[in-house]
Amino acid sequence: MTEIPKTHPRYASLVLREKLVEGFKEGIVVPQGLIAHGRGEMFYYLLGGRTTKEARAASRAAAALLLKAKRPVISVNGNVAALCPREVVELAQACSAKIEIGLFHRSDERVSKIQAVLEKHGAKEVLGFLPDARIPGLESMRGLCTRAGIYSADVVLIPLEDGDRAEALAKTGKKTIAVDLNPMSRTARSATVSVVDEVTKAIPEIMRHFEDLAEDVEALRKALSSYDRDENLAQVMQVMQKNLGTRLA
Ligand code: PTJ
Repeated sequence: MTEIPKTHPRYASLVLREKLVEGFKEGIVVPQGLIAHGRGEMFYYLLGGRTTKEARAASRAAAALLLKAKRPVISVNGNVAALCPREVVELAQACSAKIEIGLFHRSDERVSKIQAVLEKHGAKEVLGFLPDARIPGLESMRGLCTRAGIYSADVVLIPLEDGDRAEALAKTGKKTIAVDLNPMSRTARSATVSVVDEVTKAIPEIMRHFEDLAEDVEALRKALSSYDRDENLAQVMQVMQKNLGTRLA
């Protein structure tokens, strides 16, 4: 890994890049994942590189959905495994969610490597290596899933998705939680709750709200009833527009 001085103004961002490059060298991240991250960085830049109050509200609603879920599943791809495996495992343990690997550029070798990373960070059971079902209407490899996991889940957390699966999952009546820095993406626009934030920030934020809401039925109800996805996304777009205006002025 390249040594990044802590004093560098973009330290956090450069460390994430290093993690992805490392993941790429280890065969966890695909080259397309590096491109996808670059796209995410661009949107994060427009957000001012910080967690907005809109993202906090969405994370709270996401936590509420997970608390109400009977069969929650967290889906993991290469980028997520490289960026925040520990955080994913901790959240899954807190909300008794299953973890399932779902890859667009699927190979058994990659699934095994990602499984090993998650197990190294404490995951007891990781689904996905032996898919025995398919998400209806989804022809890509990401449509492959397991009956014990995504197929029978009622709530699925889908960080860094391509819109195809988000839409297909929504059609099956499942509730979905997207984490996607692009507020215009099909994923963000079709998920039940869309958290527009960098994934390494979003997962711990969902975890914090999960712990906060766990004992408070009224706060849980409010977190869901006060969240409106389209309004939240429109406000995120306004933040970006405002930042563009100030930076160009
Ligand atoms: O590991 P695989 O084979 O499943 O492939 C994973 C990638 C990421 C290549 C695949 O899912 C893909 O192509 O995704 P897309 O269609 O590029 O979508 C990724 C979305 O995530 C984009 O809208 C990005 O803006 C967003 N994004 C990228 N990096 C981050 C992010 N959102 C949050 N945090 C990030 N770090």
